[in-house]
Amino acid sequence: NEEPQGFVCVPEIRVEDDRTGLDIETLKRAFADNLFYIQGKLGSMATPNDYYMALAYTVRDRLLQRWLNSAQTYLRGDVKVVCYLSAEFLLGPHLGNNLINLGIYDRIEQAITESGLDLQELIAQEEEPGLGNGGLGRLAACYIDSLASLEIPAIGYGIRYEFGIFDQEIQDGWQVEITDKWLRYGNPWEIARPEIAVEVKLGGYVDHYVDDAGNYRTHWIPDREVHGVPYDTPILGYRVNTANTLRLWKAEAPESFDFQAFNVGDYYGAVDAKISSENITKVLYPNDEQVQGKRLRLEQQYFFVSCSLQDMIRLYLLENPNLDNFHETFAVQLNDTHPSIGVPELMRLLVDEHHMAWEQAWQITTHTFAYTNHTLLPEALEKWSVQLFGRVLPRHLEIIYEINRRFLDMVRIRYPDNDAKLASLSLIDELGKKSVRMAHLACVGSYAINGVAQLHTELLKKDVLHDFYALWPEKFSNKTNGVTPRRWVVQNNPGLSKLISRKIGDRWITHLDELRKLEQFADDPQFQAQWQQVKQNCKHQLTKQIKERTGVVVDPTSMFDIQVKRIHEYKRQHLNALHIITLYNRLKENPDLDLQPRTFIFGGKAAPGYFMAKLMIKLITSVGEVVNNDPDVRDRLKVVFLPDYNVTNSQRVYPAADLSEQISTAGKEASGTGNMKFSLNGALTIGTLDGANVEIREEVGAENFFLFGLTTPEVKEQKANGYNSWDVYNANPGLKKAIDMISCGFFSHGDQQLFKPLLDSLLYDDKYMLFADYQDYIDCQDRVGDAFKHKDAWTKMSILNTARSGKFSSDRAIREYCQEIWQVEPVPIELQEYVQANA
Ligand code: GP0
Repeated sequence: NEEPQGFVCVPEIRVEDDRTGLDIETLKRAFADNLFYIQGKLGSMATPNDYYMALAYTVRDRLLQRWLNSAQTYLRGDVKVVCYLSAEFLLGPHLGNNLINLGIYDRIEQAITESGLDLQELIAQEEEPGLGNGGLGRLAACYIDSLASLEIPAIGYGIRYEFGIFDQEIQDGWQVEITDKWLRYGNPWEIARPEIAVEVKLGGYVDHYVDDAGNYRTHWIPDREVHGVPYDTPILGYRVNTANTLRLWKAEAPESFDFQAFNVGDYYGAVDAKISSENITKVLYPNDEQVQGKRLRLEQQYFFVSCSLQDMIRLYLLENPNLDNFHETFAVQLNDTHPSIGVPELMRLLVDEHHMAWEQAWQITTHTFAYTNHTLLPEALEKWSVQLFGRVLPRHLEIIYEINRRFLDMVRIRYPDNDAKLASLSLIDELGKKSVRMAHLACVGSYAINGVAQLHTELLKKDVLHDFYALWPEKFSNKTNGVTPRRWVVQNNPGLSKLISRKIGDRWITHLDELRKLEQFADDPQFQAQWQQVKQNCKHQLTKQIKERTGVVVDPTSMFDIQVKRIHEYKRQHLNALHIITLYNRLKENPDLDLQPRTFIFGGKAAPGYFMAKLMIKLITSVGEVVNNDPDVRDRLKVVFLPDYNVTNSQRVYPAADLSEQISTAGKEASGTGNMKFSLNGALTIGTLDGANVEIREEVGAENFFLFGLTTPEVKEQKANGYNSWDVYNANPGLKKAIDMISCGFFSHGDQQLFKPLLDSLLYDDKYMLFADYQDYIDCQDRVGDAFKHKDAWTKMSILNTARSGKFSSDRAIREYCQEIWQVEPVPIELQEYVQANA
C-alpha cells in the first residue's frame, strides 16, 4: 500500500508568488491567471462578471495565509474567542472592503486600469450578501469588522440563507418584492467545509430511563435529522493580519436519510426528506421588529444555534479533555433573542450528551452567554407557543421547564407570597395561549444583558426588563451601538476621507476620536470651501444615480433631506410626508415664497406582510408624483423614492446628505445606526430625543443638531392624559389641510379610499403621536431651511458633526464589549517575514 507519507501541506510561499505578491505586475499576472484558470475565459470572451470573479479570487488568495494563521492561533489553549451568534449578517459587498483593509486599493486600481478595465465597474458586479433586514443585521456586520480590526479572536456564526432580503422594485408607486438570487453566479468569498458538518435533530419525543450504572438518562428520539454544513468567509481586519471567520450554516439532507433507517427503500420519500431539510436555510424572514411565530423560523433559529454550539464543543475538545472550563474559552454573544435557544441547547449538550451534572452545566451555561436586547416594541419580543415549541423541540421544552422551576424557586425566596411577581418573571407566559418568553430565557441564561443606547438601556431597566433588573442589577449595562469607519467613511466617501487625512493624518480610521482634530478648522474658510466641494461632488453622484434609477431630475444644489431606513409606523416616514405636503401648500398659496429648495429622498423596504408600511410607500410616491410635476413648484421641491435600499445603494446616500431625518416617536427606536453614518459624513440631524440621537446631540453639541418633539416621559404623560389626535387635527389648520388633501384623493387621482386605513389610524388612534409632534416638527424644519441659507455657518456645523462623531465607531463599542462583558484581549497574528516584507 503506497500511501503518500509526510505530505507537506503548507505551500512554500515566496515573495514573488502569484498568489501572495502585492506588486502591480504580480497582481496583473494573477488576475489574468484567474480569468483563464478559474473562469475559463480569455479576455475576448470574458463578461464583466468574469472579470469581477477573477479579481475576487486574486484578492481572496491574498487573505488565505492570514486567515489560516488566525484560525491556527485561536486553537491555542490560552486564547479566549468571542462567538457572535446572529440570525442576520447584513454584510454588503466584500471586494471593495477587502481591498481597503488589505491596503491595496490604489494598486489594484492601477493594475485594473492598466489591464484596460474599470475597477468601479468590476466592484459593481458583486451581488451583495443581503443576509439581514436592517439595523440589527448591519450592526453584526460592523461588529465583525471591528473585532478583526482590533485583532480580537472571533467567529461570527449565522445562517447561509439561499435567498436573502428580497429586492425591491417600485411599480405604480407600490413596493413589489423580487427574490434575491445572490448565489446565482457563485460566491468567490466562501469555502464550504462539508468535512466538519454536524447533525441537528428536530421533532419526535423524549425517553427517560435509568442506565445499567443506575444513572438517570435522557434520550431524544427525533423524527427528523438535518445536516449542517458550514460555509466560511474570511473577515479581514483593517491593516492587520487578523482574518476572522464568518461561519454560516446551510441545511442539507443527511446521508443516512437516503435509503436507511427513516425511509427504507422509499426513493420518493427520501427525495421529499431532502427537500424539506434544505428548506430550513432557504430564505430569510423579511420582517423587521415584528415576529410571526412561524415553525420554520423556530427551526432556523435552533438549527444554526445547535450547529454553532456543537462546532465550539468540537473545537474545544481538540485541546481539552473535558468541557469543565468551556466558558473560559468562549464568550457567546446573543444578538437579540433569535439565538437564545442556545441556553437550553448548551444545557442539553452538556447534560444529555456529555453527561454533566445539571448544576455544573448551569454554571457553565450562565458564564458563557451574554444577551443584547435591540428593541422595546412589544410586537418584536419573541414568544413561541408552548404547543409549537414542544413539537419542534420536545427536549428543550423540558429543559426550559426545569430552568424555570429552579428560577422560580429562587424568586419565591426573594419575593415570598407574590404570585404576580412569579407570573411576570416566569419563562412561560401562562395567559391565553401558553408561550415561552425568549427574552426571559435570555436574561436568566446570561451573565450580562445590554441595551444599545443609553436611553434604551434606561428604558429596559425601567420598563421591559424591570423585574430582571431588580433581581440582578449587576448583569445590566449599556453598550451604545457604533458603525465601522472603514465601510462608512473610507469606502463610501473617498473624497471626504482624503480631505480628512490630508489635514490630520490617517490615524482616525482606527481611532475615530481623532476626528476631533478637525474642530480647529471648522471656521477656516479654505477648509470650508474644500468641505463644501466634497459634499457637492457626492451630491452630484447621487443626482446621477437618482436620474438613472428613477428618472427624476433633481437639483444637486438643493438641500438633500434624506430618510433611509426600514419603513415602519414608529419611524414615522409619514410625518416627513406631512411636512412635504405642508411646504407644497405654502408654495401653492404664495408661488413667490422665498423657500429653500429641497430634495426629499426616501429609501427603505417594507415587510411584505405589513400593509400599513406598504401604504406609506405608496403615499410617499403619490405625493412625489404630484409635487414633482406641478409647474407652480418650479422645481423647488422634489420627492424621490430610491428603490431597493440596501448596503450597496446606501453607500452613495450617506455622503450626499445635508439633512438626516431621525424622527421616530421618543422611546421607540432602540438606537439607530443610520443616524451615526449620516452625522459621520457631515449631515446635520433633525431628530427627536430617541435612541442614540440623544448621544449624538450630546457629542456634536445642541447648537449643531435640530431637536424637536415630545420626550419619552411627555409621550407617556400625554397618553395617560387621554391624548386625542382628532382634537389636534381640528385645532391645527396646516395639519388639517394636509390630511384633508390626502383624504379627498388629491394625491390619488381622486381615490378617497386608498389612504383611508392610514388616515384612520392617525385620526382615531395615532399610536406614534404624529399629530402631537407635527407643529414642532414643521417649526424645526423652518429653522433648518433658514440655517441652510447661510452656507458658511452650515458648513461649520457639518464639519463639527463629523469631528465630534468619533464616539460612534464600532471600534469603541467593541472595545467596551471586550473589556466589560467578554474579558478578551487582542491576539496579534504573525505572518512570515517574506510575505510581510512585500506588503
Ligand atoms: C431591532 F428588534 N432592530 C430589532 C429588530 O428586530 N431589528 C432591528 O433592526 C434595530 C433597532 O431598530 C435599531 O434601533 C438598532 O440600532 C439596531 O437594531 C441595532 O441595535 C435600528 O437601527
